[in-house]
Amino acid sequence: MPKNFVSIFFALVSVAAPSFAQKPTLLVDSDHRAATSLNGDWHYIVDPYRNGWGGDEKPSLNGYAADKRFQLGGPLLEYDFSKSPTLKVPGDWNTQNPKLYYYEGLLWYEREVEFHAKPGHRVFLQVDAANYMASIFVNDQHICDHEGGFTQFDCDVTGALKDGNNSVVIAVDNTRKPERVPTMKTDWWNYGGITREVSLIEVPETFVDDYALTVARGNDTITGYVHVTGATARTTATVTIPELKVTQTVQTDANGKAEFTFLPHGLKHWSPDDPKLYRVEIKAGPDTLEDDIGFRTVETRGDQILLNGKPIFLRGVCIHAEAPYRTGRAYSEKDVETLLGWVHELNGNFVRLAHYPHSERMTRLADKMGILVWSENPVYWGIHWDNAATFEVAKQQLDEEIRRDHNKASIILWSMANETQISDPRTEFIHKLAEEARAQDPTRLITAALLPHNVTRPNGEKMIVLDDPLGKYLDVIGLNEYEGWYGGLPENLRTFQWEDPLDKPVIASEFGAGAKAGLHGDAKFTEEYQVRVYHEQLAMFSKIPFLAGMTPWVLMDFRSPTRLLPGIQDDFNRKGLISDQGQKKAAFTVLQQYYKSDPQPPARP
Ligand code: GCB
Repeated sequence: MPKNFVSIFFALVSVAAPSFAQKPTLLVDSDHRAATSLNGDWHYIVDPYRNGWGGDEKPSLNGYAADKRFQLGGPLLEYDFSKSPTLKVPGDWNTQNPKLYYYEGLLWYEREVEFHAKPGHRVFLQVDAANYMASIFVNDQHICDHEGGFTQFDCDVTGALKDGNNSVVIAVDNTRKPERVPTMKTDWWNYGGITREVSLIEVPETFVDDYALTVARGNDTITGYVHVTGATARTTATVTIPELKVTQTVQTDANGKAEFTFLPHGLKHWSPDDPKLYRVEIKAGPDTLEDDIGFRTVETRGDQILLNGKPIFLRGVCIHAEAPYRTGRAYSEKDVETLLGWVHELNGNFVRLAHYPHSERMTRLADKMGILVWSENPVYWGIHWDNAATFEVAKQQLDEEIRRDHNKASIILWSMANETQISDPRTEFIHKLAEEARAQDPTRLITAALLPHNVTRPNGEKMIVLDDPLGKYLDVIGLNEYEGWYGGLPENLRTFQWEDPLDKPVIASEFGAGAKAGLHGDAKFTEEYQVRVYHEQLAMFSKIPFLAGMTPWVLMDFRSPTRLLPGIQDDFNRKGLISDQGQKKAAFTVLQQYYKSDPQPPARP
C-alpha cells in the first residue's frame, strides 16, 4: 500500500472511530474526601472552527487531546498548549480576557498533573461545573463527556492515569442550541468555561458513593440508606452520629444498598433560628466518610408551608451566581459568604437560587447559616417541549442537582422551571420532571415559577388568578409578577386581588424594578422609582392570606446580554437591591425594614 494511503486510511479511521467515553457519575459529599486540587492556571486554545477535534474536510494531524509539543524541525504540528496563554480555573473565560468577553464556542484547556495514586485505589476526575458541554481526556484517552453547565460530574480516570506526569485536556463548549437546557435565550450571561473547581478524588476500590439521612414527619425517626460501589453483597456499613450516641450497622444487598432506621433521643431539629448540624460518619469496608447534616421536616398544610410542623413565612430574595465586586460567575467561599451575608443583613431566612443549581459551597453555607433554599433546574422560558432528547437533558440535570444536595437541610424546594408559556407539551414535560424529582426525593416540596394570568373584573378590579394547569402537579406555586415595571403603574397594585383556586401555598417568586445605584429622581431606573415599586408590592403582599413567602428579583445586579442601555445598564440587569460593586440601593433598606417587622400573612377573612 502506498505510504500516503496508509496514513489517510488511519486518519479516516480515527476520525470515524466510535467514542468509548464513559458516562460520568456523581460522588456524593466528595468535599469531605482527600482530594488533589487541579485549580490554578490551565493553558488554553480558543477553537471556533473545532479544529482540535480533527478536521471534517481534511483529517487533522492536530487532535489537541494528544497534547503534543512543537519542535522546530520536528513533526508538523499546528498547536502547542505549553506555548499558549493560561486561564484560571475555576473561572469563566469571558471575564478573564477581553477578547473572550462575547465568546461562545469551543475552548480547550490543558494542564500537566503529577500524580501518584495509592495502590488499590480508584481515582475520579471531578468537575464541579463546566458550561455547557465538557469532554475529558487523560493522556489522550477520551474519558467522558458531560452536558449541562451547572452540575458536578465525576469521571473514573484510574485506568488512564500514569504514575508521574499526566496530560489532562478538557474541551468545553458553551454554544447555545435550541434543543439544549437552557436554550437560546436567557436573561443572564452565558459564562463559558470551567466555572467551578476541578480535582482528583481518590477512593478505595469499595467506596460509599451515595447516602441519605432524613427525619420523619411527626416523630424523630431517622431513615436512610448507604450505597456502596464495588461491594459484594453483604458488605457491612456503619452509620454513626457521635453526638446522639447512635451507631447503626447494616449489610448491603446485591445492589450495594443498605437501608436503616433508628430513633435517636434528644434530636434537635435544624431551623433558621438554630441551624444545628450533626457530624455523621459513614464506614463501609475500607471507606470512611464524614458529613455535617441537619434534620428538619418540611410539608404543606392547605396554603401554608410547615417547617418542623410549624407554619413559616419565607422572607427571601432571588440570587444569581454572579460574583460580587469582581463580576463573572461566582465560585469562591468569599463570593457565597458575601451573597448570603447580605441575605442575613436583610433579615431574610430564604433564598431562591435562580435559575440553575448554584455551587455546593452555596448550599453548604446555607446549611451552616440557617438560610432556607429554593434550588432550580435550568428549564427557563421556551424549551423544546416536544423533543425527547431535550427532556432527557433536563431530567439528567435535575437528577444531578438532587443527587449532589439531597442531604442539605437548607433545601426545601426543588423548582422545575421558570416562566413557561402554557401549552399541553409544556405541562406534560414539567409534570414528568416533577414526578422524577418526587421519585428521587420524596422529602422535599416541588415548585415552579409561573406567569400570572390577569383577569379584569367588570368593576375594573384586576385579578391575578393562579390557574396555570401546571399548578396541580406542584406542592407550592411560585408566581413572577412585574406590575409597575414592564407595564402599569406601581399604584395599580393597590386594587389587585389574588385568587388561589388550588388552595396551595404561594410564593411571590419575582417582582422588582431596575435602578442604577446612585441615580436619583422619580423616573424609571432611579433608586426612588425602585423604592416606589417595593412599597406598593409589599403593601399588596401583606393582604394575601395564602402567601407563604416572597423572593424579590434580585439581590445583586447581574450581567445579561439583553440589558444594553448605555450609561444605565451597560450589560447589567439593574434590578438588584445592591449593585454589582456592592453599593446598596435605597430599596435594600425598604425590604430590610419589612423583613425586620416579621411579616405574617393575614388571617383568611
Ligand atoms: C423574569 C425572569 C428573570 C429576569 C427578570 C427580569 O421574569 O425570570 O430571569 O431576569 O424577569 O429582570 O425581567
